[in-house]
Amino acid sequence: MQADLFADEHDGQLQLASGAMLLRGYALAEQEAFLTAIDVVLESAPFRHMTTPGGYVMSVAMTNCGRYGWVSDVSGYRYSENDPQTNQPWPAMPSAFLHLARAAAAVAGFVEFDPDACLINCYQPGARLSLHQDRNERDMSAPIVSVSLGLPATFLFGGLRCGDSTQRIPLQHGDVVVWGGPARLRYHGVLTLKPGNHPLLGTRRINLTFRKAG
Ligand code: MD6
Ligand code: FE
Repeated sequence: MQADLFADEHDGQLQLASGAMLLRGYALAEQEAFLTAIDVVLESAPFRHMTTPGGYVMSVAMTNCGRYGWVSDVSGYRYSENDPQTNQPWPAMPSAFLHLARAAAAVAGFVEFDPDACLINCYQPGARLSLHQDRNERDMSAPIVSVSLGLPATFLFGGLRCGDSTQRIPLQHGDVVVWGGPARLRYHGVLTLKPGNHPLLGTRRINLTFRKAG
């Protein structure tokens, strides 16, 4: 435990930076609804490993729900209204997702968050997400709400430039990070997932990020 990192924590709510807040356990009350809804999404849009513009296959498997889905292939990163694997629209955003994302954003001071995209990431042990900025969304005034489920992971939280130093934030099942305003373009990533077994999700970590993409 990094005592200084959590010195300002109140009721499980920790300001990580101006515009970025960790809400510990905020999604726990909705965990069953979330797991059921994730299964419904996966029936029509299964996890898949996308290719980066540089030609690497991502270690994190991804899918989407909502009006827009984040996709990557050799031609670049973008949002698409259709799943490229089926050419069909992405599954609808489950109402439990929408309600939780809106409520979490409001706790962090971002009222009337109206997400139209939910990227769902699946990490198996060994998977990682290298430092990046989320900048494919049209409306940078909207925050991102990130929900972590399953195995714990270490979130890397950097600055506005790629070379800035990073903090390491441990994320547990049920934790929610809200991220916007002056933090919206901070670099961030996820360290290599360690092996483990979560009682509900087994050997995986699932992360959902809600965005206003269109
Ligand atoms: C993840 N999350 O936690 C990946 N991006 O699996 C992200 O890339 C992310 O958690 C923007 C804001 C919050 C996030
Ligand atoms: Fe991101």
